[in-house]
Amino acid sequence: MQDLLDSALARIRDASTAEELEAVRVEVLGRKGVLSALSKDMGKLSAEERVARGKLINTSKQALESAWEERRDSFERAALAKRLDAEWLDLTIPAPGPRPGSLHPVTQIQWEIEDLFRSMGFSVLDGPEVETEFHNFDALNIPPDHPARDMQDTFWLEGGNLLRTHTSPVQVRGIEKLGPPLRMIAPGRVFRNETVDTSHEHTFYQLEGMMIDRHVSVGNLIYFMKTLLGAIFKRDVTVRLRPGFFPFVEPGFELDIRCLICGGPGCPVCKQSGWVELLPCGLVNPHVLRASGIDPAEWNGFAFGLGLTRLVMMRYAIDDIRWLQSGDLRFMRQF
Ligand code: FA5
Repeated sequence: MQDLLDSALARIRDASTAEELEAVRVEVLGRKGVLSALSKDMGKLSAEERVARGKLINTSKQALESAWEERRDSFERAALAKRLDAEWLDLTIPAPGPRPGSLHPVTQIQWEIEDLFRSMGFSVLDGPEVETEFHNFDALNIPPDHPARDMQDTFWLEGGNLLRTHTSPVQVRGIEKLGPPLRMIAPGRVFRNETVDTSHEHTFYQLEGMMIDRHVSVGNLIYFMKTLLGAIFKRDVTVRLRPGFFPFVEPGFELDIRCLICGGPGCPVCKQSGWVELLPCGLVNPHVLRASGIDPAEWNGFAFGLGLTRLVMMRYAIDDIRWLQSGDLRFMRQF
C-alpha cells in the first residue's frame, strides 16, 4: 500500500511539464486512480480496519493533493517568470518624443545668402506677393504692349493687380524706400502660369539683388556673382556669361551654371543642354532709375535675379524641382 503511495508521490514530483502533471493527476487522483483502488475492497474489511483504511485514504489524499498543488504552483511560477522576462520593459529609458522639424532647404540657402550679403553691407528687403502692374512691369521698362510681358506668363487678379512674376519689383520699391546709394537683396516667392516639369514650377523662389552707387561697373557685378557662387558651392563650379535681354538692364547677361545633376552631358533638368539658367543680371537700365526718381547722370548700378529654387537644386543635386514643394517627409528629412 505504502509503495503505491510513494510511487504516486514520486511521479507527481518528477513530472517535468504541466501537461505531464495533469496526466498524473488523472491517473492518481482520478476515479480509476490509486485512491479509488484503496477504497475498492472496503466492503470486505472489518469495522476497525475500515476506520483505519478511511484515515489512510484521507491522509494519502491530502498528501497527494498538496504534492500535486505544490508541483503545479512551481510550474506556474516558472511560466510567469518566463513571461515577465519576455515582457520586461525598462521604464527608465527616456521616451522618444516628437521628431524635431528642420528648415526647408530653400530657407536654409536663403538665410545663408542673406548672411553673406549683410556682411557686405546689403539690406534685406521684403515685397508684396500681390503686386501692381506698375511695379511688376511698367516701372521696369516693360510697358503694356512690350513683347517682354510674354516672357513671363502672368496670373492676373481681379482689379488689375497680379501675382508677381519675379522679385524685380522690389528693386523699384527698394529705390523708392532707401534712395541712392543703396545695396539690397530681396528673396521671395514668385508665380508664373507655366507648365510644370523637372525644372519649372508655377510657384518658386528668386532672390533679387541690386546695388546703386556712382561708377558701378560690370566688374563689380561679376565680383559679387563670383562671391555668391563661391559661398554657396564652396568649390569650383563652371559658369558661363552670355548676353541676355531684360528690358530693365542694359547690358544684360545670362549667367548659366554647368548642370550639377548630370555634370554636362545633358539630362531632363538642363533640358539636355548641360547648362542651367541661374543668375540673369546686368546694369540697371537708366529708364528704371528715372521711373524711380533717380538721376541716371549721377547714379548707376547693377541688378541680378537669382533663381533661388534652381540654386537649391544644384547645391543638393535634386533632380526634380517638384520635390521641393511636395511636402513629402521622406524628402524633407534629408535636410
Ligand atoms: C527674371 O525673372 C528677371 N527678373 C531676372 C533679372 C533680375 C534679370 C535683375 C536682370 C536683372 P528669368 O525669367 O530668367 O528672369 O528668371 C530668373 C531665374 O529664375 C531663372 O534664371 C531661373 O533660374 C529661375 N526660373 C525662371 N522660371 C522658373 C520656373 N518656372 N521655375 C523655377 N525657376 C525658374
